Amino acid sequence: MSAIKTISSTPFSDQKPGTSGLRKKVTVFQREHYLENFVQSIFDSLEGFTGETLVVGGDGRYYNDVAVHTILKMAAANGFGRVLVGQSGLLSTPAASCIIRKYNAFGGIILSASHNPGGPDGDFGIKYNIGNGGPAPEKYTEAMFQRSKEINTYKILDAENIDLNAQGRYTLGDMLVEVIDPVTDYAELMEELFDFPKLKSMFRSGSFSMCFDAMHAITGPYAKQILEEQLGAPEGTVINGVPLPDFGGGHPDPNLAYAKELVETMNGISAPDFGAASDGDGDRNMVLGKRFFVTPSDSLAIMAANAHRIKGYKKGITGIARSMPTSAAADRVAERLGINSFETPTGWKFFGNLLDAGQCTLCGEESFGTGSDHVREKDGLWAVLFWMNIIAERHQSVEEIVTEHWKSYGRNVYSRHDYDAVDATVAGDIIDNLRSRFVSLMGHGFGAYCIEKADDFSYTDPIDKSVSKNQGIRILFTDGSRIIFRLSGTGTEGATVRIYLEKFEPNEALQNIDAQEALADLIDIAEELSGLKAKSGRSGPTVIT
Ligand code: VG1
Ligand code: CO
Repeated sequence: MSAIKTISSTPFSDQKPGTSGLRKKVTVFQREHYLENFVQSIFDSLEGFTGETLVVGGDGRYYNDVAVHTILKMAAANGFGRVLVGQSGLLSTPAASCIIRKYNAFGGIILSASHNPGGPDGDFGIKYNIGNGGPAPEKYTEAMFQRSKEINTYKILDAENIDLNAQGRYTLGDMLVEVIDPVTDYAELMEELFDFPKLKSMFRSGSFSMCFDAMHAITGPYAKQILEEQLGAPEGTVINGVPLPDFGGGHPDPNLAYAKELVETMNGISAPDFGAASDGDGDRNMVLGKRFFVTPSDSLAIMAANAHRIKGYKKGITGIARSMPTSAAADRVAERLGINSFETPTGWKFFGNLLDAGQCTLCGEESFGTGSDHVREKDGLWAVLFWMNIIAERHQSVEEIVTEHWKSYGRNVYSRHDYDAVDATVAGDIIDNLRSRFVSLMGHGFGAYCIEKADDFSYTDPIDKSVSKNQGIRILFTDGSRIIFRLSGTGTEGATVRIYLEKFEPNEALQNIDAQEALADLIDIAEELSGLKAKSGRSGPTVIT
């Protein structure tokens, strides 16, 4: 019999979950008791899990293996009845969500810092998901944080590590551990939603070619199995398909700056028809046509407008939810379809209630995230399959699909400018300063633009009525253009300031313009309003998406 040990510990003051769980440098997580304290704080703030099932897995980044064993032993010591864990401790975020739902688990622990770099000097993260498969809402994360500030002991089983490299059933104290294939359940769900025979014949006929960049992150095995093995895409369709603990030294963030190899391929003369990439934990996606980039905001709108063509969504969609900084392109589709549209704060945890209540079917964020009610997380490979299925139905190129959409709905020209690792005090002051000027800014003109309203976004959840304040500074102009300023809640170094810029262009003749060019005036106004470059000493953004 393995003994349950109660270990004395002292609290850490910095275990406040951000936009998506607790993210810190690996070196912080390696501090004695740091991970254990947070895991015990999660368990202490939950009720009624004795004998229940917990799902555990992560994106395979450095420290994933160490953390999984610790969590298994702590789950056993705290009274869980069963843990489902992905083989080698791996699960993509959407697969974890799928498995929690499918097996009616009590919840899940996902180990990931998503798009943040990995390795011994990189980032690590831990996130708790509730029984609906989605990220724990704020009332849970707040309770975990409060608990972490006072915790003084944690419980752990004194036992040998079990072998996670082979599928099978093991016991850890009184708890059953099932090591499962990370891909099977997820692949089955995808097959229910999309027309696999049609996609297969598209590859077989040679009428369609694609490149999928897994960025040496968790989606590699999922994409290889589904695209190459099940759908018959030629071997080599998936590039960088082997997950590595440091993602090969890169940022596993699927955008034009970091998915370099894919972007070069898609800009080349012999570019395939379709390009896609996903992030560290598999929940984000970027989609590209031949020499053509689809903004995530447009992607959400186009998926919604075409959902009726897709097997799993033929019955219709009930509504579309988008995060506040995401462009209003999706709202236009919702309006035309006569369905609900919602504007939520940033982070997937705000979509869960709406999805559970059947108020919306599709959700999306400007940060390369789209998803639906099939799970309670954003889902990278799902979005890619959705796009492939649209292409299979419409027999058009990505560019044709997007430009036709603009022609019909107008184009919400959009861009996000990120300033990484800004001094946290400087960043905080910039936001505070904007916040103090809301009244004086109203009615203020800048050339052709006039400010109609300035505020700090606040959200009341339509289902449980919980209120989330201070979710981003909005500068709204009379012509519908917007500038949003927000501080990131996922970074681990200084502050990341995000500026979101949006302008509506109804005129077809002007729609094919470069976004930075179209938004040039708003970019200048953002600097005039915030003084960000001047105050941070930067000449421009770290990343433009
Ligand atoms: C960022 C994105 C947000 C996303 C979050 C988690 O948050 O902006 O849209 O939900 O990352 O995604 P922030 O607070 O840094 O802006 V992931 O793929 O990192 O789990
Ligand atoms: Co992610």
